[in-house]
Amino acid sequence: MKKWYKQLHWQIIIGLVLGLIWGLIASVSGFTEFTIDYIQPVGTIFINLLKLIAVPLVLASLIVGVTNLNDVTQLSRMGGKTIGIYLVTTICAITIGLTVVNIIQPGDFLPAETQEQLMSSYEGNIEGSAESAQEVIDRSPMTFFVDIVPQNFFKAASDNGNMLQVVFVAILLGIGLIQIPSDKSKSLVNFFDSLNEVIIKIVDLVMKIAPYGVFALMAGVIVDLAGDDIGQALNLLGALGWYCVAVLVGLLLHLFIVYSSLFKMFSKMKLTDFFKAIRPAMLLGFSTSSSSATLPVTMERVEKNVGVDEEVASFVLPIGATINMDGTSLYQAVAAVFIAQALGLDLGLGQQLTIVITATLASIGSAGVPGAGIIMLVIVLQAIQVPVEGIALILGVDRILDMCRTAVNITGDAAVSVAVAHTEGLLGEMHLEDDE
Ligand code: DAS
Repeated sequence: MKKWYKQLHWQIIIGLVLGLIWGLIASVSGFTEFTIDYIQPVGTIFINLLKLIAVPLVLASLIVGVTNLNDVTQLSRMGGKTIGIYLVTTICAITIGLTVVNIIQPGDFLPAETQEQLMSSYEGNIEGSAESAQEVIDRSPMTFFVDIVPQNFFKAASDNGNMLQVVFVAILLGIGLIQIPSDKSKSLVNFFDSLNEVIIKIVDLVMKIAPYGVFALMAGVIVDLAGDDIGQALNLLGALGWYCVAVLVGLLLHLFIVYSSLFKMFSKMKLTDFFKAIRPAMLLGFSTSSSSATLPVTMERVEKNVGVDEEVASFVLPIGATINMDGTSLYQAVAAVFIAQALGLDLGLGQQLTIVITATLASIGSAGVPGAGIIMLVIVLQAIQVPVEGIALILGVDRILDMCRTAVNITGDAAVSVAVAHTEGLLGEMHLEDDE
């Protein structure tokens, strides 16, 4: 086991704390200019890297996902049931996230002048739209559906204006690929499979500079906000705290309400016994922030301790680790509304419904690796025309939340495997005693 200070999530937390400290010190000791000129650009580079990999990651992961789904839905009834329950739990997660963030309103803990200051520093970054963010938010929800369909494949992939067009292109390509004979599609599917692997490796590399990016972003945000008024910076910290509370409350509500309801509908399993059985997988997901890395342990615990037959576990769990991320979708809904609130943007019902659709797609497109969820948050923010640079506000605390949402992602996959196994008559006895 690596020494604690060599583990990435601790390094990111250290970067967060040092960035806050530097930002506060710089604000009161005349290093504001230095921070803005020499430190904040490192944060901008980190954000640009996240945006750089978002398009190829969406394109490759969704095309691969759709072509894989081909086997699932055509080869077995279990596939349709699995995908159906996955979608329902994801939409429940997003609904819970939207409810909690609209009740707690973490962004409104910022005074209006702070919101205006933040908005003015991001105003020029509303990609792909000349309208002001609020004007776009007030327009007809149908515009949203019209904007999804691009006029030009290649413009959609290159245009940072509307990530949903990339999603549309990816799904269309995937559907086209499964409609042609496999001997013709194989080379292209393999290409996107390899591209997906390469991009996930690049995500891994980008996350290695996360501690420095987070340090620079937090220092820059604090200095931008504080200027000559430390109080504004402290306001942001308070709002960030409430944002974390909103995500964590949402995740807990989802865990205890949705999965216990799932068991009541599809199995007689007690939630507490279920949690005991998969505890090592939840803890590994929490410490690695990676559903994919945890998959072998999730499968072992679900088969050996929960009692799900290998035929179901080996089918449902790998798909879940790829496309079912309840924790991530809930977090993306909360994060999108928090950033809009922090920038003083009022999201109407149409925009919130847009979040349900885009967070579902974004979580399906998120890879099971650390940091994937915040990269895909770009899709949601661009769909509701909220400046993507607003991600800088939440990046500092993202890794802590990534650990929590990954544990929920894994729990969701395991819970659905119990439901599917029960309905297939393939759910055996639990074995909690061999919990080594
Ligand atoms: N870390 C991702 C996972 O492995 C989730 C996320 O980034 O939101 O599930």
